Parts: sequence; C-alpha cells; structure tokens
Amino acid sequence: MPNYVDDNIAALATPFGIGAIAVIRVSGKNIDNLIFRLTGKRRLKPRYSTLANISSPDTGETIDRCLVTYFSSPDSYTGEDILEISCHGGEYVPRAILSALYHHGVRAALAGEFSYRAFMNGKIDLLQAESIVGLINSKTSSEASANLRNLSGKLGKKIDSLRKALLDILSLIEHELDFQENEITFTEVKVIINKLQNISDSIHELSSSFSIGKLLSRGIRVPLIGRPNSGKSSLFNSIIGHERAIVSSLPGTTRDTLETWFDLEHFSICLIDTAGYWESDDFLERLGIKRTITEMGRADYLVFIDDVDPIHEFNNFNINVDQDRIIFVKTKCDLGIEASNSTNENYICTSSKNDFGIAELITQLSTKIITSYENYNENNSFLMTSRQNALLKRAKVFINNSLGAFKSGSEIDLLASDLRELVNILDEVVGTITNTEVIDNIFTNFCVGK
Ligand SMILES: Nc1nc2c(ncn2[C@@H]2O[C@H](COP(=O)(O)OP(=O)(O)OP(=O)(O)O)[C@@H](O)[C@H]2O)c(=O)[nH]1
Ligand SMILES: [Mg+2]
Repeated sequence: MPNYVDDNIAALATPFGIGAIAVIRVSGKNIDNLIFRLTGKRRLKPRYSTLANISSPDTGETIDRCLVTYFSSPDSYTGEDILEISCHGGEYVPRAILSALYHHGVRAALAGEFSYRAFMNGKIDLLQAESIVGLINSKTSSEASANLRNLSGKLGKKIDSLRKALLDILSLIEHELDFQENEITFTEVKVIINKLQNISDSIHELSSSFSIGKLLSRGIRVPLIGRPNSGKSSLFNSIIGHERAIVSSLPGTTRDTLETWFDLEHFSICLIDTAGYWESDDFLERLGIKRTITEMGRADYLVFIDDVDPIHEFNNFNINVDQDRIIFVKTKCDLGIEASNSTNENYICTSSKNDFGIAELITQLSTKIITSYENYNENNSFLMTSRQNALLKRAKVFINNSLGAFKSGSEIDLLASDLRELVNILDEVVGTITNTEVIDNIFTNFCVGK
C-alpha cells in the first residue's frame, strides 16, 4: 500500500461482467465537489439513496440513471466521505462511469485500498480486515460465521482483555518497585504468578483454536492411503459419485494425487486419491509415493484402506498420525463374507462395486469432524489466519518461558521486559502500536499514595 494520502479513489465493488446492477465505490477526504460535478446534485443526505443521472464529461450525454448513496466522514466504511453508485451492470456502463470519475481527478483504487483506509482511520483493526477477506472467501456457512464473529470484533476484544491483564501486572510490578526499592513481597509474587498463569491459559486456548480455524478456512484434507491396487481410486470415485479417477487392475495406476472438494456438515472437505504407499524402484512410482507422503503430512483426517486387513497393514507402515484422525476401511468386501455387515469394531467394510459401506464411511468422517468441532463452543472466536497463529505461537513461547523463569526466581525486571514484549506481540496481532501506554496505565490504575 502507498503512504496514506487522502486523494479520491474509486473502484468497481462488484464483479466485472454482465449483471443486473454494478456498484462503484468512491472514497476521499471531501467529495462534495466531485458529487456535484458527477451528478449535478449538492448536499446529498447521508445514508439515503438518491436517483441521479451520471453524464459523460466528454459528450455531456447521460451514461446511466443511477442510485447514489452518500456516507459522510467519519461515519463510513473507510472513515472518509464515500459515494456508492449503483448503476446497471455489464461491460459498458460501469466502465464509462469509472472513466467519468477518472476524468474528474479520481484515482483507480488499489486492491484492498478501501479496507486499508478503514484500518488507517481506525475503523477496523487488522483482525477485522483479515476477517473481511475471510468472509468474502468463505465457502461454507461455518467458515462465514467464524469470520463474521471476528469481524464483529470478538477476537479483538479477547486480545484486548489479554493485553489489559498484562498491563495490569506491569503496573503492579512497576508500582511495587517504585515503593519497595527493587524488593517485591512474597504475596505479590504469588499474585503475579496466578495472574500470569491465567493469561498463559488463555493464550494457550486461543492458540489451539487455530486448529479449528484452519479447518474452517482452508478446508479439511482427507487423503486415501493404502497399498497399490487396494482400491483407493475406486473408493474415491464411489465417495464422489462419478468416475473421476482411473481404475485398473495394474498396481501403480495412480501416480499424481487427485483432489476433489465437497461439503460435509458445513465443512469443506478435500478428498485426495493418492499413489499406493509402498517401496518401489521405479522412478515415476517413487515420485508418486513422495506425493503420497506429503499428503499424509498435510492430512487432517486419513482414510487408511486395505483389501485384506487395514489394521494389520497399517501397523506395517510407520505412519505418524494421531489414531483419532484415522478411519480404517476394508475394501472389496463384495468378495468376502463381510458383505452382509458393514460394521466391524475396528474398520468399515466397503465395496466400490456395489456402493456398499460408503454412507457408513462418510458418516464416520463427519462424526469425527463434528466431535472435534464440538470440543469448542460454536460461538467462540477462532484464530483464522497463519499470521494470527504465528503471533500467538510466539506469545505462547514467550509466556511459557517468562512464567517458568519467574517461578524459578528470575529477576522481576526481566519479567517486566518479557511482559512488555508480549504486549507488543498482541499489538502486532490487532495492528496497533504501543509507546507510552504502560506508563499511562500505571496512573489510571493506581492513585498516588497507595
Ligand atoms: N470386486 C471388487 N473389486 C474392486 C473393488 N474396488 C476396486 N476393485 C478392483 O481392484 C483393482 C484396483 O482398483 P483401484 O481402485 O485402481 O486401486 P488403487 O488402490 O487405486 O490402485 P493404485 O492406483 O494402483 O494404487 C481394480 O481392478 C478394481 O476394479 C471392489 O470394491 N470390489
Ligand atoms: Mg489408484
């Protein structure tokens, strides 16, 4: 983003192309004159739609009859004056109106520049900016509602309360040091440790919420893993309901990984067919196996299949995945005696030949996902981006180390500096910058003489 200058910017806010209406958004410090030159209207009432002809500055001819809505600064998305022009969609009209705006000195907005201005003007914090992007990109209702909760500022408030709790401890420390000349009483130490422990618990909880946020925002990866010829591609096709993957009786048919997405209980599932997991001297097969190993590393849940005994086969491999996240499937059950019964204590029996056990498999997958999702309160806010996660991870390490060090008797000064660093990390999360706030906090929390 360029340095923030409050020139007038405009962009099409709806997708370009044929459509009933299009919305063009204009933002700037003062757009009264611009509105007059564009529409011939003065002093539009804020937040009311007005019918207006927009004319070509070159020919004077009307381009379109539009509904224009004015939002006056600071009560707008960007915090500046905004004009939203609803015109007819299609190729010509939106482009001609944008040309008229450029003619009047308006600049084409860069990607994300309206939100950037909103951030710079304190209308939204970084978490909210990220949740706007998340909301726009949401593919499922659960992803959208998680982003909406963060947009409403729920996550920001959580971070803010952690920040306040840290500042509280800092005030306590600095106040104590002022009055006790570098000594701090045993009782105070206990109070500080307790408070730190609470903060540490909240940071840990928040940090672990990313495991759900990640599932919501990037989908749930579920590879099918098993020996060559065990029936992975056939099962893949049965689950998605059409012949997508090549099936053959030759071992080593699948080499590239094959992905397909579908919705399961509001979650986006990415089902992945993989090359058979085995030892091979063949160069191309080894490449395929390498991809399978990568997919196992990225898996959220894993379907391990075998046409004889999936549990036994699994134990032959060194696969490091939490057993709760594995579904064991015995394939080709039309060939054996299990055909009459798809339930087995340890694995599901399926047949891709006659679609047997497929529903069972899908139910088990959704049960696993929902169970882990329900460990969290649906109304909770989750970390939704890697940036948030990376910062909270840093905060977690920091609080662990400083709490540990303080418990084993490290200097209080050291703790104070750790806590200040922690505050900086949280500020980075929401995108604010601290300087004199710690000092201010001392005066607001304590009266002189205590
Ligand atoms: N009878 C029967 N045969 C099956 C079933 N599923 C797969 N097969 C057969 O088993 C052979 C291998 O099937 P694939 O689905 O290609 O197996 P794969 O695990 O993807 O094999 P690779 O890609 O080589 O690792 C084919 O001849 C399939 O027709 C099943 O449910 N019943
Ligand atoms: Mg295959």
